[in-house]
Amino acid sequence: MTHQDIDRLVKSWIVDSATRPANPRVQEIVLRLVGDLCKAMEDLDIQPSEFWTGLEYLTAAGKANELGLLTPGLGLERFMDIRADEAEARAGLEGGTPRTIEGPLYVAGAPESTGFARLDDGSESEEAEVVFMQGTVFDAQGKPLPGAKVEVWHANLLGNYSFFDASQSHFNLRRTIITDDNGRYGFRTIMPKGYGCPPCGSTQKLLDLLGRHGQRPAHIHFFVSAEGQRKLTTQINIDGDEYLWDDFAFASREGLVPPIVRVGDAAALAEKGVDKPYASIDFDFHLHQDIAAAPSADVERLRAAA
Ligand code: MBD
Ligand code: FE
Repeated sequence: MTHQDIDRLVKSWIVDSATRPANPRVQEIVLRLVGDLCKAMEDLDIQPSEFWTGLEYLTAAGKANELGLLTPGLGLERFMDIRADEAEARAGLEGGTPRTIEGPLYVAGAPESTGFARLDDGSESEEAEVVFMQGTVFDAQGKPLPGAKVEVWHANLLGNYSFFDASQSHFNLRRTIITDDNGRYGFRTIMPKGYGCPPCGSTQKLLDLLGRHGQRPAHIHFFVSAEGQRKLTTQINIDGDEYLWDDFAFASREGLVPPIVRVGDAAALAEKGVDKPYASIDFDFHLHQDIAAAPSADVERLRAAA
């Protein structure tokens, strides 16, 4: 079959046979996706057994709630970021803190405090390096933004996230911090380890067939939002991680790898109330003004809440 034959056929199934009120956007998208799939089946001579293998794969991935993990693993979440960057550039928005993917592990409802929070429950204090991270949230004119919301979440020493890992305490390593009168935020936590896809899960199964690993470098996630500003979804990566530029989710970006300063002098330790050297990370967030010319940066998707 030619691609033209396929286009005609698929249109007859999806659009021309519609006799009831329809959603034109859904029609347009389904027409395109089914057509592109049929063309791939034709061009690659995909056999029925292969088609059903693929369908059964997606069914299993869905049942295991891994489609939100497969999406970054296939680069699709990164692709949406590239498109969002391009849309902002077209709307005249340049600079600011780079965005990077949200990933599947955010949980709404974390405890909120103003200015400062401790994220970790202390359960890994023996083994973990202590981290103090702090900075200012700025608008595009360089004005600090008091009352901005900094939502932060990251993995523990095993690369696992609370809520999804039921062995951790409620909201461990998850907090919402409202910036103080100077637009400053700060938190104490532990140095995270990188996440690895569940070794026996659907995502890793496909990555194996593609000859790819399923590891992420150690990282800390952020949503940063403020009145009249575009919501920023981003992460920082921990410098020195072996996967820093080899992330299975393609989320590493220039500008999101802040220097880590190791602090060990007695006065600083006393001031912070810690008894061993810690890592200090300074990182400011630069937001864009909310403008109508750019598509919303507030992405709607089903998120866990606790
Ligand atoms: C993560 O922690 C993550 O950030 C992404 C994008 C995918 C899987 C696990
Ligand atoms: Fe993550």
